[in-house]
Parts: sequence; C-alpha cells; structure tokens
Amino acid sequence: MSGGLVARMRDALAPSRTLDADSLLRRVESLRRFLRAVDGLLPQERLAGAHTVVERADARLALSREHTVVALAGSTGSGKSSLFNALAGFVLSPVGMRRPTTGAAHACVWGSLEGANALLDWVGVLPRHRFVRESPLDGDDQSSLRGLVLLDLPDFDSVRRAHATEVDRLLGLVDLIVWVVDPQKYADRTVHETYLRKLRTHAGVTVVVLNQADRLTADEQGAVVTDLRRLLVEDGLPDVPVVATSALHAPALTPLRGLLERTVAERQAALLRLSADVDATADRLGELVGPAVAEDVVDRAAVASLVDAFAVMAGVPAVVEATERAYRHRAIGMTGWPLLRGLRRLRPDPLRRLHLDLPSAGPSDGLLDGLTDPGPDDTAITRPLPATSVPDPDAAQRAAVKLAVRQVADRAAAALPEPWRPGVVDAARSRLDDVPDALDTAVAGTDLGMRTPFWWRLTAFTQWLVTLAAGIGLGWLITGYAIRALGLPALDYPDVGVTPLPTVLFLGGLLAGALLALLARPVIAIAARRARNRADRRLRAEVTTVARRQVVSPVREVLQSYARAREAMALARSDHA
Ligand SMILES: Nc1nc2c(ncn2[C@@H]2O[C@H](COP(=O)(O)OP(=O)(O)OP(=O)(O)O)[C@@H](O)[C@H]2O)c(=O)[nH]1
Ligand SMILES: [Mg+2]
Repeated sequence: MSGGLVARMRDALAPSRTLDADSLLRRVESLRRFLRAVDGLLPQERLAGAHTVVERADARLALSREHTVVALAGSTGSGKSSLFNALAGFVLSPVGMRRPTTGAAHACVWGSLEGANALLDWVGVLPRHRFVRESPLDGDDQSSLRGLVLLDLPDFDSVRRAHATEVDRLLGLVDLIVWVVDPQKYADRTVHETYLRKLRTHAGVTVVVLNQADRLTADEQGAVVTDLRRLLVEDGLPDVPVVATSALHAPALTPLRGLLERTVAERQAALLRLSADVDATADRLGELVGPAVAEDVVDRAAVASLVDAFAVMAGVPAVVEATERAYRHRAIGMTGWPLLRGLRRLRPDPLRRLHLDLPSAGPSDGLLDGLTDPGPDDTAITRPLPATSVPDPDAAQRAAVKLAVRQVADRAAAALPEPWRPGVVDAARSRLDDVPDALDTAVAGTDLGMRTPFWWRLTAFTQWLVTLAAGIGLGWLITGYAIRALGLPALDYPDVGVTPLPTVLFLGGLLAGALLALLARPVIAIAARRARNRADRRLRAEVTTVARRQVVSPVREVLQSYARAREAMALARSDHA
C-alpha cells in the first residue's frame, strides 16, 4: 500500500470534529423528550426506530467506553474469519471449505476480557465465542490495539436466513463496521443496495476492505479499487476509507491494522456511531415537525361558531326567552294592581318551569321590607345545583356541534404537519361525551342576574297606598250609606272641589292603581329585554368556558406537545450539539 493511500485513509477516517459524550447525551435526551411529547399523538410504527436508538444509546453509553466494538461484515467466503484470525494471530474462528462457515459471531478482545464482558453480553456474543488477545509474551506488540473488540460476523447473504437476521442485529450495535469484499463479489448488488446505501448516514463509522488482494496483480488491484470507489460514490459513500488487504500475507494487513489502532486510540467510534444514529433518526423524524405553530391558531371565528352550536345544544335560546318572560311575569306580579296580582301568581314562573333556580334576591334596601308583597323572587332558596329541564339536544343540534368541533380541529390541524392531524381531531373530540352534562351544569349554575329592583318595591308600595286610599274611600262611602239607611244624621263628607272626598279617594285610588300598572308596562318591557340580553351574555360566557375546556383545551394541549416536540427535535440535531 502506498503512503498516499494511507494518508488519504487517515484523512477520511479523521473525525471532522471531536464528539463529546455529554453533547451526545444531551441529544439523546432531546430525542427522548421528543418521543415523550409525541407519545399517543403520532403513529407508533413511525417512532419504533427512534425508541430503539434511544434505548441503544443509553445502553451503549452506560457500558465501557474504553472499548471499541468493530465488526467484520461481508458475504460468505470474502475472508472475514481469515482476517479475524490474521489480526488476532491465532485461529479463533474456523475457516472452512463449506460455505457458509461462520454461523455465530466470534469476538476477540484486546485487553482484559473482564472489562469487555458486559459489553459482549449486551452485543450478544456467546461466552464460548469470546477470546482474549493479549498475552504477556507479545503484550507490547498488541498493546496498540488495546480496547479493540473485534467481531467476526456470519455472512449477510447466507442461504441461512438466521445469519442475515443476526448480522442485521449486530450491525445495529457495533461501533465501527468493516465491510470485507473480495475481488469476485465486490460489486455484488446485495452489499451495495441492502447495506452500504443505507449506511450513508454512517459513513463516519464505515470502512471497506478489499480482501484477497494477493490474488490480483498491482494493476488489477488498482483497477478494482477504482471501480469499488466508483460504486461507493454511487452508494452515497464517497469518503469512506477503502483498504486493500490479504489475510494470507501479514504485511498486507498493516493498513487495516493501522486504521484499527487509530480508531481504538481515538475512542470516538462509539460516540460517532450513536451520533450518526441520532442524526439519521432526527432526519427520518424531521418530517413529523414543521414550522412553529402559534397556540392560538384556533381562531376566534372557529371558537365563536363552536360556542353558537354549544349554546343551541345547551338550550340557551329557550332560557333567555324564559328569562324575559319570567322578568315580565315577576315584575307585573309585583307592580300590578294588587287585586289582580293574585291571578297572575296562579300562572307558573317560566324560569322555574325549566328548573332554573335563581339565587336569592340581591341585598335588600331594608326600607320597605315587610311592607310590600315579597313577590315570587324572594322565595328563591339555595340548593345544590339541579340539572335543568332544558330539553335534551336533538340530532340536528348534535350534528351542528360535531361540525363546529371538526372546524376547530381542522383549523388547528391545517397548521400542523399531516401526521399530527388525526391526533388533533381525536383531541377535539376526546371530551365530547361529557359536553351535554357540562353544559347543563353550566346553565344551571349561571347567575341570570334576576333581582328584585328597588323600583318594583316602590311601585308595589305605591300600589298599596292607592289601593288603601280606594279602600278607605269605599269604606267611608259605605258607612255614609249605612248611616243614612238607618235614618241617622247623614255624614258630612268634606269636598274636593265639587266631589266628596270619599268618592275622590275611592275612584282616584282605583284610577291611580290602574294608571300606575299601565305606565309600568312599557318600562317592564324594556327592562325585560335588558334582562334577556344580560342572561344571554352570562350564559354565553359560561358556554364559552365549557367550549374552551372541553374542546379548545385538548386541541391546545396537542399544539403544546407539537411545540415541545419541535423544540426537542431541533436540539436532537447535531448542528445544535
Ligand atoms: N487468497 C486468499 N484467500 C483467502 C483470503 N482470505 C480468505 N481466503 C480464503 O477464502 C476462503 C473463505 O475464507 P473465510 O475466512 O472462511 O471466509 P468468511 O468470510 O469467513 O466466510 P463465512 O464464514 O462463510 O461467511 C477460505 O478458503 C480462505 O482461505 C485472502 O486474503 N487471500
Ligand atoms: Mg467466517
């Protein structure tokens, strides 16, 4: 091998920057946070690979970082076991005529086996296939490889299916992969299409070895290496080192040995491999996050139509209608002509008919307490919030709610990458079953603002006064008639103008009462409309709270998860390390 090739190889293998374990740990942690944020929101099958990477990184980083696990991989007969034995200096893994020969991974550890045992347990090499390559006799000779854990793998293109499965498993765990190809099969499609192309993200921990170079003349070797490089460029691996070796001639092992010594000494391969895993995962998951999405992407218009649909479902129109009628009913019941008020009381209160209990009357002014008719409002009592008897929502109302919910979900989902959309729709619907009850409770608990205003009391008091005047007038007149009928001396009524006072009191009282009731009507109508609007406002505020709690909040939670996932993903990428 020429000095130029060695130099090129060294350059290619030199890590572009030194990775430190802490930054890698932080990136793995970010990936873990990403997975937590998207848990239950994105399809599990898209996340399985990322979970594996996180678990694998945890496990590898917890194990020996003093060791570098290097796998010799390749097709059957390429000379993996021969190279393994040649590097070890002993026949540890059988080389046979029958293909495939190696059925289970063999490991050779440079250094003490104790330190590497936990690592080999994790990698899954059987104890009987583990060997130690450092004896006191040639310790110095081998010390430059101390820390190397070399694996001889079965063939990946085996007639035995289990071999490929085992190879795939091991390739997912090792720190550096050395692909061993031979002059006959170096262009074989399987190795390029099934493996090398997929390793383009792992170029930093991939090496290609052209073994059995002793079978080629120098010119042939140059031509094969050139062709192999061309294929690797097509695979997307233009910079991976390509080394020619021969397992049968010790000097031809020098470049590969040098490369392994350097890799072992740098102790970067494990970090580089895991870093490449995290990068590849972040790239693959990249499509799951897109641009930032504001949490208030669920705009007012969508929430407003949701509140409308909820209000109809909750029976708000019926309740505000009843509020207006109840206001009139109660106002007339209190301010009307006292002798006719009783009749009105026989009619049911429109709000009570809906089982809408009202809070007790507002703070009393004390002035007229006990003098005036308490009115129906004062009988309100405090009791646990009952369910209203507002009719249950019908199919059309339910359909309108579903549509409005869908709109809210669609607005939010439109801003998110496609895989998040089903999660948003599910979240928007997640609490829908509780909505009818929540609305009923909200309506029942709404203070509709029905109070007994002072002017009702004042009017009622005035009504009593004029009625009293009419009563006195009537009594006086009746007494006058009775006295006259008994032949006693007639009463001398005082006159008001030309009309006797009792007549003025009686007729005037009646007239004033009727007039007062009549004048109160338009005032009551205006006040009733105001009461209706106030009730509508308050009910809608309560319904809005329900809509936010039952629909908008779950959607917002998804948006928050998205923001967390996005942030975690940005930190998981190596450019943030
Ligand atoms: N000429 C020559 N022959 C080699 C070289 N390396 C291996 N061989 C021969 O190639 C054959 C296969 O070698 P192995 O080392 O068993 O190949 P392997 O890749 O381990 O094969 P499997 O275990 O079946 O996957 C053996 O007959 C070796 O002697 C080499 O560098 N030069
Ligand atoms: Mg073998």
